Amino acid sequence: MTARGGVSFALNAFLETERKKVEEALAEALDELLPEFPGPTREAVRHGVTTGGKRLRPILCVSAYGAAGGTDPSGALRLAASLELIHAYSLMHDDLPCMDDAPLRRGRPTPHTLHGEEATMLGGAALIPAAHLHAWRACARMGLDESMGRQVVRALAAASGGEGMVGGQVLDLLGEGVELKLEELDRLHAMKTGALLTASLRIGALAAEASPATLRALVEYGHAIGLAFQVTDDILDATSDVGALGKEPSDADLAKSTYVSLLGVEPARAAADDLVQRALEALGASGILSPALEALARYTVHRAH
Ligand code: GRG
Repeated sequence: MTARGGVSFALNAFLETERKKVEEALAEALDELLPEFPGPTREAVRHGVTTGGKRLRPILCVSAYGAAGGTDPSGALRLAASLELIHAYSLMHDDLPCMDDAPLRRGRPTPHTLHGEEATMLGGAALIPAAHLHAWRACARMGLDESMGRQVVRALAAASGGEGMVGGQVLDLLGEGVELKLEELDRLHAMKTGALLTASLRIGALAAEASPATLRALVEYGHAIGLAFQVTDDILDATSDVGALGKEPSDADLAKSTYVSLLGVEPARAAADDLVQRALEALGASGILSPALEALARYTVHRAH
């Protein structure tokens, strides 16, 4: 539970309810998309998309949509699933032997260990255009005009590609064994993790046809919680074990610069708390600080995995 101005917000119940709705939206998305996938990739994709996860990106998207005055929550949920399809592909690829070579994620075997590297690599690749197609169709089903649909799809593409998540992953690989400066680490994570988290807020706001000021505030909130999320990931990697994380901690093994290696655990916690404060102020100043978005900001830093 978290408290805001004396009103308590049942975060765990909210997350559980929203997570279930996201699971349903993802199942529907797979029913529509998988028949088009080459046969051998289907089970790898189903595993990568349906096996656990906090579903934070779609939950943020739907919450931003609501805070910005959107009135079609089930349409927003269908749209939000496209963010999780991109996230799922990124984890399928990230765990491959040529990347992190991870046998476990979310406490379960990774897709390539069960379905093979080829099916996982190709299925993950097929998810990238499928996610964009799904976003485009979801916008049309919400009755958004084509120019808004294009803005949404462009936001998803920009966040996923070379200027966003994939670019950040490249910087991450180049940074192994190198001590990065704090600004370099911020840039890497703003791209690798922050871009898709921020796109979740941006896409929710766009679909709700938010005013420019509301869109700006939600994007600022996204930038701040995106970084706070990564600082927390580094703290968890340094302080938790495989049982709590559901995967092997790996930063130290890969000799990566992290917020913990550059700042230390306690200053990193303080930095994450400051970022949450900044996120809340951005929304507060625009009058759109919903209990859900406040609780989600706090959750990005107060989580066990
Ligand atoms: C083409 C080989 C190839 C790679 C594409 C893999 C890749 C580029 C990028 C991946 C970048 C990446 C793994 C970003 C996500 C980092 C991160 C913080 C993941 C964990 O997110 P959570 O905590 O996970 O939201 P859950 O399990 O809750 O879904």
